[in-house]
Amino acid sequence: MSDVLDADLELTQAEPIWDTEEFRAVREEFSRFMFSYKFGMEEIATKVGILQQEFQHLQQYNPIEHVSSRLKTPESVLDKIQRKNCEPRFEIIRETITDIAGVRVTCSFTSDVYRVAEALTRQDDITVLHIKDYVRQPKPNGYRSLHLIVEVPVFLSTGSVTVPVEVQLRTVAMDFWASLEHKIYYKFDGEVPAEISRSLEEAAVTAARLDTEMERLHRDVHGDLPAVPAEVARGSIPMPDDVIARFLRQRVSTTQ
Ligand code: 0O2
Repeated sequence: MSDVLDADLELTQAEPIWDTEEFRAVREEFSRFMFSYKFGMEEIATKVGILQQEFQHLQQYNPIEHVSSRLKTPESVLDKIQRKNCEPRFEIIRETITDIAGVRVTCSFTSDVYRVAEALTRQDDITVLHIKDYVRQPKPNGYRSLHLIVEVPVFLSTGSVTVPVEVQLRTVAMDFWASLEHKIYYKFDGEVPAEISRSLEEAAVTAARLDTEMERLHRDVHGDLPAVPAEVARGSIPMPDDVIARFLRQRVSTTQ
Protein backbone atom coordinates (compact mmCIF):
# COMPACT_ATOMS: atom_id res chain seq x y z
CA MET A 1 0.00 0.00 0.00
CA SER A 2 1.25 3.50 -0.79
CA ASP A 3 2.00 6.06 1.87
CA VAL A 4 -0.95 7.48 3.68
CA LEU A 5 -2.09 10.97 4.48
CA ASP A 6 -0.85 13.08 7.34
CA ALA A 7 -2.79 12.49 10.51
CA ASP A 8 -4.29 16.00 10.58
CA LEU A 9 -6.77 15.14 7.83
CA GLU A 10 -9.77 13.09 8.84
CA LEU A 11 -10.38 10.45 6.24
CA THR A 12 -13.66 8.81 5.56
CA GLN A 13 -13.74 5.22 4.40
CA ALA A 14 -14.71 6.29 0.90
CA GLU A 15 -11.87 8.76 0.49
CA PRO A 16 -8.95 7.65 -1.69
CA ILE A 17 -5.54 7.19 -0.16
CA TRP A 18 -3.27 9.92 -1.49
CA ASP A 19 0.35 9.56 -2.24
CA THR A 20 2.29 11.49 0.41
CA GLU A 21 4.54 13.21 -2.12
CA GLU A 22 1.61 14.40 -4.20
CA PHE A 23 -0.23 15.50 -1.08
CA ARG A 24 2.75 17.51 0.14
CA ALA A 25 3.30 19.08 -3.29
CA VAL A 26 -0.34 20.18 -3.48
CA ARG A 27 -0.25 21.51 0.04
CA GLU A 28 2.86 23.54 -0.81
CA GLU A 29 1.36 24.82 -4.06
CA PHE A 30 -1.89 25.79 -2.31
CA SER A 31 0.09 27.50 0.40
CA ARG A 32 2.17 29.49 -2.15
CA PHE A 33 -1.04 30.36 -3.98
CA MET A 34 -2.68 31.69 -0.81
CA PHE A 35 0.46 33.58 0.22
CA SER A 36 0.55 35.36 -3.15
CA TYR A 37 -2.95 36.70 -2.35
CA LYS A 38 -1.88 37.70 1.14
CA PHE A 39 1.03 39.65 -0.34
CA GLY A 40 -1.19 41.22 -3.02
CA MET A 41 -3.68 42.23 -0.36
CA GLU A 42 -0.90 43.75 1.73
CA GLU A 43 0.41 45.66 -1.33
CA ILE A 44 -3.02 47.21 -1.86
CA ALA A 45 -3.57 47.88 1.84
CA THR A 46 -0.17 49.61 1.94
CA LYS A 47 -1.05 51.70 -1.10
CA VAL A 48 -4.32 52.76 0.50
CA GLY A 49 -2.52 53.38 3.80
CA ILE A 50 -0.02 55.64 2.03
CA LEU A 51 -2.84 57.55 0.34
CA GLN A 52 -4.53 57.89 3.72
CA GLN A 53 -1.39 59.32 5.31
CA GLU A 54 -0.78 61.59 2.34
CA PHE A 55 -4.32 62.92 2.50
CA GLN A 56 -4.11 63.27 6.26
CA HIS A 57 -0.76 64.96 6.57
CA LEU A 58 0.08 66.59 3.28
CA GLN A 59 -3.24 67.52 1.78
CA GLN A 60 -6.04 69.61 3.05
CA TYR A 61 -8.52 66.80 3.48
CA ASN A 62 -8.68 63.09 4.37
CA PRO A 63 -11.45 61.17 2.60
CA ILE A 64 -10.58 57.79 4.22
CA GLU A 65 -12.20 56.83 7.53
CA HIS A 66 -10.74 53.33 7.87
CA VAL A 67 -9.26 50.43 5.96
CA SER A 68 -9.56 46.71 6.58
CA SER A 69 -8.50 43.64 4.68
CA ARG A 70 -9.34 39.99 4.68
CA LEU A 71 -8.07 36.85 3.03
CA LYS A 72 -10.50 34.05 2.29
CA THR A 73 -9.68 30.85 4.14
CA PRO A 74 -8.64 27.85 2.02
CA GLU A 75 -12.00 26.28 2.98
CA SER A 76 -14.00 29.21 1.67
CA VAL A 77 -11.92 29.21 -1.53
CA LEU A 78 -12.92 25.55 -1.98
CA ASP A 79 -16.59 26.40 -1.24
CA LYS A 80 -16.48 29.06 -3.93
CA ILE A 81 -14.75 26.75 -6.43
CA GLN A 82 -17.61 24.35 -5.91
CA ARG A 83 -20.29 27.04 -6.11
CA LYS A 84 -18.86 28.46 -9.31
CA ASN A 85 -18.20 25.05 -10.79
CA CYS A 86 -14.62 26.09 -11.31
CA GLU A 87 -11.96 23.63 -12.39
CA PRO A 88 -9.74 23.07 -9.31
CA ARG A 89 -6.49 24.12 -10.96
CA PHE A 90 -4.66 27.12 -9.59
CA GLU A 91 -4.32 29.02 -12.87
CA ILE A 92 -8.06 28.61 -13.49
CA ILE A 93 -8.95 29.57 -9.91
CA ARG A 94 -6.82 32.73 -10.26
CA GLU A 95 -8.84 33.74 -13.33
CA THR A 96 -12.24 32.78 -11.98
CA ILE A 97 -12.22 33.72 -8.30
CA THR A 98 -11.15 37.31 -7.96
CA ASP A 99 -12.11 38.01 -4.35
CA ILE A 100 -9.71 35.70 -2.51
CA ALA A 101 -7.97 38.84 -1.28
CA GLY A 102 -10.12 41.79 -0.31
CA VAL A 103 -9.46 45.31 0.92
CA ARG A 104 -12.32 47.45 2.21
CA VAL A 105 -11.96 51.20 2.28
CA THR A 106 -14.52 53.15 4.25
CA CYS A 107 -14.76 56.77 3.14
CA SER A 108 -16.43 59.82 4.61
CA PHE A 109 -18.67 60.84 1.72
CA THR A 110 -19.93 59.36 -1.54
CA SER A 111 -17.69 61.61 -3.69
CA ASP A 112 -14.71 60.35 -1.62
CA VAL A 113 -15.43 56.80 -2.78
CA TYR A 114 -14.69 57.90 -6.35
CA ARG A 115 -11.82 60.19 -5.29
CA VAL A 116 -10.01 57.31 -3.55
CA ALA A 117 -10.79 54.84 -6.36
CA GLU A 118 -9.28 57.30 -8.83
CA ALA A 119 -6.16 57.91 -6.70
CA LEU A 120 -5.59 54.17 -6.39
CA THR A 121 -6.29 53.06 -9.94
CA ARG A 122 -4.17 55.71 -11.62
CA GLN A 123 -1.05 54.17 -10.06
CA ASP A 124 1.20 52.72 -12.75
CA ASP A 125 1.49 49.20 -11.37
CA ILE A 126 -2.24 48.70 -10.90
CA THR A 127 -4.43 47.25 -13.61
CA VAL A 128 -8.18 47.52 -13.27
CA LEU A 129 -9.78 44.26 -14.37
CA HIS A 130 -13.37 44.97 -13.47
CA ILE A 131 -15.58 47.61 -11.89
CA LYS A 132 -18.98 47.02 -10.29
CA ASP A 133 -20.58 50.28 -9.31
CA TYR A 134 -23.28 49.43 -6.80
CA VAL A 135 -23.26 53.05 -5.62
CA ARG A 136 -24.74 54.42 -8.84
CA GLN A 137 -26.67 51.19 -9.38
CA PRO A 138 -27.49 49.63 -6.01
CA LYS A 139 -28.32 45.92 -5.82
CA PRO A 140 -32.08 45.18 -5.65
CA ASN A 141 -31.77 44.57 -1.87
CA GLY A 142 -30.30 48.08 -1.42
CA TYR A 143 -26.60 47.13 -1.15
CA ARG A 144 -24.30 49.99 -2.18
CA SER A 145 -20.51 49.96 -2.63
CA LEU A 146 -18.01 50.46 -5.40
CA HIS A 147 -16.19 47.21 -6.19
CA LEU A 148 -12.94 47.20 -8.12
CA ILE A 149 -11.06 44.11 -9.12
CA VAL A 150 -7.49 45.26 -9.53
CA GLU A 151 -4.36 43.37 -10.36
CA VAL A 152 -1.12 44.16 -8.56
CA PRO A 153 2.35 42.69 -9.10
CA VAL A 154 3.96 40.88 -6.20
CA PHE A 155 7.73 40.40 -6.32
CA LEU A 156 8.92 37.11 -4.87
CA SER A 157 12.39 35.56 -4.72
CA THR A 158 11.34 33.30 -7.60
CA GLY A 159 10.01 36.12 -9.81
CA SER A 160 6.89 38.21 -9.94
CA VAL A 161 3.23 37.22 -10.01
CA THR A 162 0.22 39.42 -10.59
CA VAL A 163 -2.54 38.97 -8.10
CA PRO A 164 -6.16 40.09 -8.33
CA VAL A 165 -7.51 41.90 -5.28
CA GLU A 166 -11.09 43.00 -4.69
CA VAL A 167 -11.27 46.54 -3.37
CA GLN A 168 -14.62 47.55 -1.88
CA LEU A 169 -15.07 51.28 -1.38
CA ARG A 170 -18.04 52.59 0.55
CA THR A 171 -19.15 55.34 2.89
CA VAL A 172 -19.66 54.89 6.61
CA ALA A 173 -23.41 54.72 6.03
CA MET A 174 -23.05 52.09 3.29
CA ASP A 175 -20.74 50.09 5.56
CA PHE A 176 -23.13 50.34 8.48
CA TRP A 177 -26.00 49.03 6.35
CA ALA A 178 -23.94 46.23 4.74
CA SER A 179 -22.53 44.98 8.06
CA LEU A 180 -25.92 44.80 9.72
CA GLU A 181 -27.65 43.36 6.67
CA HIS A 182 -24.98 40.64 6.61
CA LYS A 183 -25.72 39.80 10.25
CA ILE A 184 -29.47 39.77 9.73
CA TYR A 185 -29.07 37.63 6.61
CA TYR A 186 -27.03 35.09 8.54
CA LYS A 187 -29.56 35.02 11.36
CA PHE A 188 -32.21 33.92 8.89
CA ASP A 189 -29.85 31.54 7.11
CA GLY A 190 -30.51 33.25 3.77
CA GLU A 191 -34.31 33.00 4.09
CA VAL A 192 -35.10 36.57 5.09
CA PRO A 193 -38.86 37.12 5.56
CA ALA A 194 -40.35 39.51 2.97
CA GLU A 195 -41.21 42.08 5.62
CA ILE A 196 -37.59 42.22 6.85
CA SER A 197 -36.29 42.46 3.26
CA ARG A 198 -38.60 45.41 2.62
CA SER A 199 -37.43 47.12 5.82
CA LEU A 200 -33.81 46.56 4.82
CA GLU A 201 -34.46 48.15 1.40
CA GLU A 202 -36.05 51.12 3.14
CA ALA A 203 -33.10 51.36 5.52
CA ALA A 204 -30.75 51.39 2.51
CA VAL A 205 -32.69 54.31 1.03
CA THR A 206 -32.47 56.10 4.39
CA ALA A 207 -28.70 55.47 4.50
CA ALA A 208 -28.34 56.86 0.96
CA ARG A 209 -30.31 59.94 1.99
CA LEU A 210 -28.08 60.35 5.01
CA ASP A 211 -24.99 60.24 2.74
CA THR A 212 -26.44 62.94 0.49
CA GLU A 213 -27.43 65.11 3.44
CA MET A 214 -24.07 64.80 5.26
CA GLU A 215 -22.17 65.60 2.08
CA ARG A 216 -24.35 68.66 1.48
CA LEU A 217 -23.77 69.84 5.06
CA HIS A 218 -20.06 69.30 4.68
CA ARG A 219 -19.98 71.37 1.46
CA ASP A 220 -22.04 74.11 3.12
CA VAL A 221 -19.59 74.33 5.99
CA HIS A 222 -16.24 73.71 4.28
CA GLY A 223 -16.77 74.18 0.55
CA ASP A 224 -15.43 71.57 -1.84
CA LEU A 225 -12.03 71.09 -0.21
CA PRO A 226 -11.99 72.20 3.40
CA ALA A 227 -8.89 73.92 4.66
CA VAL A 228 -7.21 72.45 7.71
CA PRO A 229 -4.81 74.34 9.94
CA ALA A 230 -1.17 74.27 8.85
CA GLU A 231 -0.26 72.38 12.05
CA VAL A 232 -2.36 69.43 10.92
CA ALA A 233 -1.14 69.62 7.33
CA ARG A 234 2.46 69.34 8.54
CA GLY A 235 1.70 65.89 9.86
CA SER A 236 3.42 63.80 12.46
CA ILE A 237 7.00 64.20 11.21
CA PRO A 238 8.41 67.12 13.20
CA MET A 239 9.19 70.00 10.88
CA PRO A 240 10.46 72.85 13.07
CA ASP A 241 10.62 76.35 11.61
CA ASP A 242 14.39 76.61 12.16
CA VAL A 243 14.92 73.49 10.04
CA ILE A 244 12.87 75.00 7.21
CA ALA A 245 14.75 78.28 7.57
CA ARG A 246 18.10 76.47 7.43
CA PHE A 247 16.97 74.56 4.36
CA LEU A 248 15.94 77.77 2.63
CA ARG A 249 19.31 79.34 3.51
CA GLN A 250 21.09 76.31 2.04
CA ARG A 251 19.04 76.62 -1.11
CA VAL A 252 19.86 80.29 -1.46
CA SER A 253 23.57 79.64 -0.95
CA THR A 254 23.68 76.89 -3.58
CA THR A 255 21.93 79.01 -6.20
CA GLN A 256 24.30 81.95 -5.71
P1 0O2 B 1 -17.25 38.41 2.17
O1 0O2 B 1 -17.00 37.49 3.27
O2 0O2 B 1 -17.65 39.78 2.59
O3 0O2 B 1 -16.14 38.47 1.19
P2 0O2 B 1 -19.01 36.57 -6.62
O4 0O2 B 1 -19.79 35.46 -5.95
O5 0O2 B 1 -18.23 37.37 -5.62
O6 0O2 B 1 -18.15 36.14 -7.75
P3 0O2 B 1 -20.91 38.56 -6.91
O7 0O2 B 1 -21.90 38.22 -5.87
O8 0O2 B 1 -21.42 39.14 -8.19
O9 0O2 B 1 -20.06 37.36 -7.35
O10 0O2 B 1 -19.83 39.52 -6.31
P4 0O2 B 1 -20.08 40.97 -5.81
O11 0O2 B 1 -21.42 41.45 -6.19
O12 0O2 B 1 -18.91 41.74 -6.30
O13 0O2 B 1 -20.06 40.81 -4.23
C1 0O2 B 1 -18.99 40.27 -3.56
C2 0O2 B 1 -18.85 40.83 -2.16
O14 0O2 B 1 -19.55 42.07 -2.01
C3 0O2 B 1 -19.44 39.94 -1.09
O15 0O2 B 1 -18.45 39.05 -0.72
C4 0O2 B 1 -19.77 40.93 0.02
O16 0O2 B 1 -18.60 41.30 0.74
C5 0O2 B 1 -20.23 42.13 -0.75
N1 0O2 B 1 -21.67 42.09 -1.03
C6 0O2 B 1 -22.24 41.93 -2.24
N2 0O2 B 1 -23.57 41.97 -2.14
C7 0O2 B 1 -23.86 42.18 -0.85
C8 0O2 B 1 -25.09 42.32 -0.12
O17 0O2 B 1 -26.18 42.26 -0.66
N3 0O2 B 1 -24.99 42.53 1.23
C9 0O2 B 1 -23.81 42.59 1.86
N4 0O2 B 1 -23.81 42.79 3.18
N5 0O2 B 1 -22.62 42.44 1.21
C10 0O2 B 1 -22.65 42.25 -0.13
P5 0O2 B 1 -18.79 37.64 -0.07
O18 0O2 B 1 -17.84 36.66 -0.64
O19 0O2 B 1 -20.26 37.34 -0.21
O20 0O2 B 1 -18.50 37.82 1.44
